Amino acid sequence: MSLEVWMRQSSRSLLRIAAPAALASTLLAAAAAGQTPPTVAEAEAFVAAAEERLDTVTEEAARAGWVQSNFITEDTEILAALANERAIGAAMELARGAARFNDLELAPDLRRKLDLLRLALTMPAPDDPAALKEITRIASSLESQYGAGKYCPEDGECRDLGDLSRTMAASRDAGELLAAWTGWRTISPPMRESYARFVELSNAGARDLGFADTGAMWRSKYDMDPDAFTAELDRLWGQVEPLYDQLHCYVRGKLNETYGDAVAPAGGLIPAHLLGNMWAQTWSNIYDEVAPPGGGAGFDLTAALVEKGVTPEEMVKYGEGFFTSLGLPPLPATFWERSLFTQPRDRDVVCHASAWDIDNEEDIRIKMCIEITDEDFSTIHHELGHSFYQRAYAKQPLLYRDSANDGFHEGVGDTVALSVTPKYLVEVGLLEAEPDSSADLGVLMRMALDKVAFLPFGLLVDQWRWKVFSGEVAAADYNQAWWELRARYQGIGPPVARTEADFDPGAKYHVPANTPYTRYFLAHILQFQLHRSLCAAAGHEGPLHRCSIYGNAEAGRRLIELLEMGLSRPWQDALEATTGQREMDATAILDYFAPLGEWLAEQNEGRTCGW
Ligand code: X8Z
Ligand code: ZN
Repeated sequence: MSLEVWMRQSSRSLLRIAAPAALASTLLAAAAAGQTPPTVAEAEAFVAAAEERLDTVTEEAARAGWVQSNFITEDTEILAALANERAIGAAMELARGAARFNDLELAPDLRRKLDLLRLALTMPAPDDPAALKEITRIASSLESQYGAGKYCPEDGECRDLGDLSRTMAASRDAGELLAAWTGWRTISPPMRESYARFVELSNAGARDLGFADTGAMWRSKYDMDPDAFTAELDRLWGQVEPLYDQLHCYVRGKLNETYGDAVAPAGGLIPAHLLGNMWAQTWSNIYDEVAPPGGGAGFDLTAALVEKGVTPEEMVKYGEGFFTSLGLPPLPATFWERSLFTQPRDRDVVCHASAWDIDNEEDIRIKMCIEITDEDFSTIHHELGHSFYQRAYAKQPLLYRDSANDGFHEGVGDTVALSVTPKYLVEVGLLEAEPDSSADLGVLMRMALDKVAFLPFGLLVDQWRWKVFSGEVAAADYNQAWWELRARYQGIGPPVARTEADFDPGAKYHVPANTPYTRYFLAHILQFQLHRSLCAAAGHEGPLHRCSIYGNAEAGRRLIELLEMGLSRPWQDALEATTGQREMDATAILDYFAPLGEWLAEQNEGRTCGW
């Protein structure tokens, strides 16, 4: 749920205004007047009224947001902003009102809900109608600018992100890659000024709620001290960094062989345009360049999908089939009627994949410009993870209709996708035959190019944003700070000099869309941890990358238990119920890739790694 997401992604949540809203207003008025000390009964009534009200305003905002993202025009942008103005205004009022009960002794469940009310917003806003209007307009406009963004070269047709991304994935011509890379980054400089203003306004809202800034507020959502949470991130990164360094070193060497010293030097930072992805966040599109000799991945899912003439909707059906094999109920008919699966030819839409919970109950949808590729096959499972989560927690009280923490929402679909093994693909008829174990190294390499390569990117986006919100990075230094973090964590550099006339963070969806990003880092750790436990529950023996929980009732039962819990308990309890562990633990991803890790270390012997 969380008041962030109705706008775009996973969940949205909160209440229907009726009589209880009037009660909430009365309580707030009494509080403001400093009358009568608060009572437990008032706290209960306040929370019930808050849930009602949020349910209403977020549904309205979700519907407006859906139309905006599916039909980007000036009008839909403004209508979505107006709906968000109402929703965020209400949520801020409730968050401030919750403070009245701060010193009251309450049952844990009631205390938890009041805390969640205070933390719900991703975009807190100042208690001033003009400022609230301004920030919601800016947010809406940034979303539209990104969604409608196109690179229009002087001497050719305009190109959208889908088009430019196909070049990034398929081309091995350094000039073509550079043109696509720099081209996409022409969409973001116009966002820079309004983004800086957005940061200012949002920080003022966070301060109203008692947080130092918006980043500090985001870090407070993890059932632990926010400083302990950042220390957890450092600990987890420390666990996986050596494996990333080995992969970086090997890939850098291979790119040097392909492109030569002038384009891809054998040492130092890897230029960002050579890794098969617009942001160099996942690298599996250059699998062919770095495949282990002789091995190959043994199968080509993209080719199989194309050859069989599988449609976008059929790809989603395969995904649904996996989840229902675990005992989850099929998606509702309205999901199929209302989702968007293909990019419309005649209008601008936000193509960045998202899963929506429109009414906190039955009306769930995904929106995705599906292409017939293995990458999108896996993204479909990611999105359906959100959808099945949303349905599973729909019976919880409204404030608990969310994942255990946001990493779980992002990790569930990916966990299932880890079970999309060659054996599974044979089982559902997408592959003729399972490749023998000689292809294992290739399978692991392809997977590592997505999952291991992603880790530092998953961390650095919010490392940048937290510094921006805290003021450590001023607007005048946005781009430089971005590239410092890209270098430090990823060992990646810009292929051409960048300046403060550029705004490269704005060319990544989650920055203009204001979607927190640490959740994806967590998801990449958690999905392997969950996979390892669910595989054990399914009685799997042998290497983790060969495990598929498809059709396994016991693994399904455990997963469903996690999903149905929603946000009703601290995430540590949810994790323990599924895995027996109360801490996030990167040893599972290390176990999974262990054979590849050893192989990479051998290949890199004698090379100078690092940057
Ligand atoms: O944004 C997404 C999903 C929607 S929640 C498609 N992801 C991140 C990204 O694309 O940057 C999934 C992995 C990382
Ligand atoms: Zn997601």
